[in-house]
Amino acid sequence: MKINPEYRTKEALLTLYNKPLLELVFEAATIHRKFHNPNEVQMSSLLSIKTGGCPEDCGYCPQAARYQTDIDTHKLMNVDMVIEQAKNAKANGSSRLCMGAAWREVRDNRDFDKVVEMVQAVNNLDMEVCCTLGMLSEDQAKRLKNAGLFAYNHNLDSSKEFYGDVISTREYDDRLNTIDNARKAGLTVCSGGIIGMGEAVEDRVGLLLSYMEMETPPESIPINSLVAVEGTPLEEQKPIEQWEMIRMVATSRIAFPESVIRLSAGRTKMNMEAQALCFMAGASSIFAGDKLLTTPNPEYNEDMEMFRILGLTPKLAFQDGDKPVSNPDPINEKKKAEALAREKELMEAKKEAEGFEPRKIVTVK
Ligand code: SAM
Ligand code: DTB
Ligand code: SF4
Repeated sequence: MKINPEYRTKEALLTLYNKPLLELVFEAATIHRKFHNPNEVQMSSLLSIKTGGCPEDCGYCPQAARYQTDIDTHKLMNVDMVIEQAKNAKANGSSRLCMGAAWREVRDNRDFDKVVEMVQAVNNLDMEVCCTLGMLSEDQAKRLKNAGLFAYNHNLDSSKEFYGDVISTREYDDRLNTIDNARKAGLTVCSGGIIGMGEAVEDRVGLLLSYMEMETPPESIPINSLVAVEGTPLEEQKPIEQWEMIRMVATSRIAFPESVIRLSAGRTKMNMEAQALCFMAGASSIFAGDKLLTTPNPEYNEDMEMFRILGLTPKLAFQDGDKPVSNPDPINEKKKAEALAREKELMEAKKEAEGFEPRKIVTVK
């Protein structure tokens, strides 16, 4: 059951969200147990492969170039560094790596060629590879799929109605289009939103309604609560009550019984009891590691202690889908062959030059 037919309308979702909390959690926990192992939680690591300098104006985001925020910007990481970080993440129990780039959209350039190599390398480590690179075309999505990408993350962030209050440089429909392109390429979709940006409860369920209206809802739904970062337009937003996160997780779980609900940004503001209720209500994934993309996340040891106390175990990779085959990338292969041919030509020219007797210079006295 990909969607729960009882909650196809905004009214039904709203009634569900506003139910007495413990009843809501009970209903969510009951559904969760039917479709998932309640003691398993996936640990996924985030890696910001390109940080800051983004041309977009997402009001929550510290990586938008137009806001004065205190982040360490850097250009695209090299592939070796990504492999090192992925190995570290895996050794610490993560079965998924999500690579994020502060791009408006993917461009067909050398940076994208490098991202394709990163996907191949991380797939080779037997990890689920997810990318979040902004808008992308169907061809670009196919290229990533061919390289072994498991999932593409692209959030709708909120309801269609509220979206324009937070972002003006790209439309809701652009986001839907990117999600569609990922889908057409055969990628699994990770898409969710942020609560605590000043939206109404109607907007929270409006986000879920957008997923209800899709032919296939996302396999993975991250629920973030706003990390209010100094320098962004949303810096003054008050943190939401922990109950709101629990309600949002539970409502998402009930509406999309098969999807993985990810308890994402905002955990540093939650205590263990509230997180436990989220796991009870159907969250089965967290971002692990002491950094999200640019903002803090709970310490690794703190999370391990939480797993121990709650009796949770890290979920292994590829429990919700086969490992994608990683094929050679035609564009990178062609580039490599051309570089090899150039090198060969150069060597031959050098050899030929070495064979020549240097011309004797005769000086006339
Ligand atoms: N640039 C790409 C894009 O926007 O699709 C990928 C990276 S972007 C940082 C990924 C997601 O992180 C955003 O869609 C948003 O949902 C989430 N995000 C960014 N800043 C956040 C914040 N301050 N608090 C909570 N979530 C945030
Ligand atoms: C998602 O929904 N949340 C993650 C992941 N997908 C890419 C990102 C959270 C970013 C929080 C702000 C930051 O650290 O920059
Ligand atoms: Fe850029 Fe993504 Fe941040 Fe928006 S959320 S400003 S697109 S990095």
